Amino acid sequence: MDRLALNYKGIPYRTRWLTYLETETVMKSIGARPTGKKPPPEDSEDWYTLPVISSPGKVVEDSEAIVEYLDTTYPETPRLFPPGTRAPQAAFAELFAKEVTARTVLLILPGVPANIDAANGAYVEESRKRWYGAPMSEWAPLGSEKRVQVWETAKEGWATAAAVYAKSPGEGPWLMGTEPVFADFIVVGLLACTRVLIPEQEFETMLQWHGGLWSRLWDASRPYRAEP
Ligand SMILES: N[C@@H](CCC(=O)N[C@@H](CS)C(=O)NCC(=O)O)C(=O)O
Repeated sequence: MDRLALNYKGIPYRTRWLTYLETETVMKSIGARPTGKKPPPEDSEDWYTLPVISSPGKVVEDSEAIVEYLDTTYPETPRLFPPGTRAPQAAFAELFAKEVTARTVLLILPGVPANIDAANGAYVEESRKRWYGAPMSEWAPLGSEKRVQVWETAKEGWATAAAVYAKSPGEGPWLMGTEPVFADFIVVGLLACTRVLIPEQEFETMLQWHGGLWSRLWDASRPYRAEP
């Protein structure tokens, strides 16, 4: 999602893609801090996550903190936290993490290993099996009745976010109207991950939920999704 923020703001950057297995080493080498502890049963261990941005003399970890940093450091660029919206947007982020992302990861994480190399795929398989208590292959197998149920639960989660969007001014596709804010980019960030990790037909179906709301956001985010 921070790529969306950088592109929207027009701030030049270079991407260094990291594998899961090299993330901790590289983060330590650039002086990045862990963003928290790993999920149980490894919750005594530091967790180094991406994205992180590194510019001369400054390293910022965690996507929300990165957006705050960009708003402050580049005040001449459009704000993703317009004045007075910091707290309500944090509330949206919390709702979205709990109601939407937590339910959607059951459908998308199992698609990760097929998109990366074998050693990193094995890391994802094994870590998620420990953290979630079951192998990813059993979470929501393609074509299964279980997958239908997991989709229903995910859709209920997305409906809670749609209910918030239903209160937006309606002058544009975004939560606050004609310009995107941080909250919108959380949504688009998850859509972008989902797009590459599930069958295309499922993604297309999802975009049409809730009166095509997600489809409108997906289309409107297009200029900010590409790497410059
Ligand atoms: N709070 C973090 C969480 C991001 C996150 O979970 N990133 C994943 C990749 S999308 C990660 O770094 N996982 C590390 C791992 O699984 O070891 C943020 O939003 O910046």
